[in-house]
Amino acid sequence: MFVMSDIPVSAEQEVRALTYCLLAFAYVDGALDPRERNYILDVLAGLAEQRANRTPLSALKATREDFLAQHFRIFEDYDSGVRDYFSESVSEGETHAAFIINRLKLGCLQLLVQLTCELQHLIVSEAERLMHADGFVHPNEAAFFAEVSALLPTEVKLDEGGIESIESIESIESIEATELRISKPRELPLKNRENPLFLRNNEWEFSRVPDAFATESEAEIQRITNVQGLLTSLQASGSGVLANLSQVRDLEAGPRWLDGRVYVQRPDPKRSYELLVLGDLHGCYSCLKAALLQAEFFEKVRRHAAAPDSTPEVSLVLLGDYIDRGRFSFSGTVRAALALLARYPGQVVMLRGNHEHYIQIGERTVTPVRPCEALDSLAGLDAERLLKAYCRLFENLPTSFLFGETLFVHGGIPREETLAKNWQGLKSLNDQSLAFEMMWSDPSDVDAVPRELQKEVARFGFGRRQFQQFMKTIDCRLMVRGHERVVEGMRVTYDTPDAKLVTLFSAGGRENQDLPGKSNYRAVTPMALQMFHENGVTELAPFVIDYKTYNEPEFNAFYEAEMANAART
Ligand SMILES: [Mn+2]
Repeated sequence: MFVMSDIPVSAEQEVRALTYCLLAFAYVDGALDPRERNYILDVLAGLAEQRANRTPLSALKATREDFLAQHFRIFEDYDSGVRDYFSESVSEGETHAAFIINRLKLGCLQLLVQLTCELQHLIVSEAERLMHADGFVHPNEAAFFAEVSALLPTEVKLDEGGIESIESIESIESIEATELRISKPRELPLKNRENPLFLRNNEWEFSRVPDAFATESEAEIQRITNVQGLLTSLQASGSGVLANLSQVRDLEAGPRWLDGRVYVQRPDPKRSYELLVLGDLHGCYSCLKAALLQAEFFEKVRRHAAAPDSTPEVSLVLLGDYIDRGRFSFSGTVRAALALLARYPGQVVMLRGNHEHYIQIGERTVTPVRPCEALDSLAGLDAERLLKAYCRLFENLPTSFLFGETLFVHGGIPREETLAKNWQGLKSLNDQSLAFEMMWSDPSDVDAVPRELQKEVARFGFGRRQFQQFMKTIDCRLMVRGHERVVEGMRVTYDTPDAKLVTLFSAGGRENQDLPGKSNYRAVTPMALQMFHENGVTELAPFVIDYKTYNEPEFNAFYEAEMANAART
């Protein structure tokens, strides 16, 4: 039996690490079966007994029941976390199992590296016992055991010598000397409940009648082609801006450029800026509409056009993943984003997410991303030409936006190895491999995710120190990204003095009709972010998206049509 620490904080860390490792071993062959579940709960009950029988260090003595409740809570939390992996999207040539196993390994590592070497190995052997408990060792289990063991350092802790290529991080000395403030999420009530025609006119579903669909889809292809023309002309004027830049501060302050698939702008210290940022929308059109109106985007653009010197320069930054999961993908979020871009080319930054990825196989358009509800929604229609147009559009969408010391991107940083091989200054943000990896990665709790673990899956993890190193390289202090379902809508994932990472998720809502009833996105409180930049101060002000107003037929033509249809039948 595993003997636990006397120090409550350490004991809890041990329980967490052991629980997660046991769960990981249980899930590695596919599912947690009742026998495995009982086994783990028995172990946790034993540990609760052990902790209760200890002489307490403080005057407060917790009972066996208290510990039991605490341990089971930890178990339930981790279990639901692991079950969430099963609904994550994965990439081409990759099975869900591979992605999940990679995440389980990373999860074990995250918790184990906080413990001493001796404890790490003790816990892994505890987990090995579970593996033998059903009398049969699944090949996945054996491989998993070997791989987790191999990741554990034998003598030094991982962060002291595991990854050689990462230099020690000195604090970044910022010439711009900007200050960064992050405020707490707030409510941002709609000043007036309005329904601008500009958005309303785009709220219609493709017809299921072949002739009508053919006409609609030709018009849609034309709109897509127009936006592509627009991007091409922006690229033509911004071409080469990144060529010799190693940092944004080498650029002259002023306008925003699009060089290849990277927007870059060094804000003018004499001017003020306001950015409205949205994370993943995943077909939640009501979230997009609500956020624009809550932040008074249209009104502020008008104000700035009328008085450019005395009002903030306003931008909308969309972090990608417009499609899939929710109900209004192509007809909702994509069409609206394109309309916004066409109307306000200087104010709208539409980045590509990993879901915006279609490929042509012969005459067919397919996607390597699973699941792919948007593509499925056109099944049965003659949609090949339209899908090809989406495919071309996705390939041309920008992938990152550098705004002073802030980098906006869908996923995160590239793999350590690709970075070492391909990085040649800021122009490398246009490097295909790097840009692709930055659409897929996720931050994790360790300092550095080993290279071999990063290589296993498209959706790989990176660590805090790897992040700091990357940010130091590009001289940025803030990364704002989406990609990850965070239930609170916005999370400050890394908060170090020299570099912060903020995850923003704008799809969700317990009662949001834009999402299927069973979607686990409903657990998310969708959030949008206002970023104010003025006099060297950057302020991040997240607000809760009021999707409910725009679920109402009166303010959303999608629901108006649905109601009319329901009345007819
Ligand atoms: Mn994503």
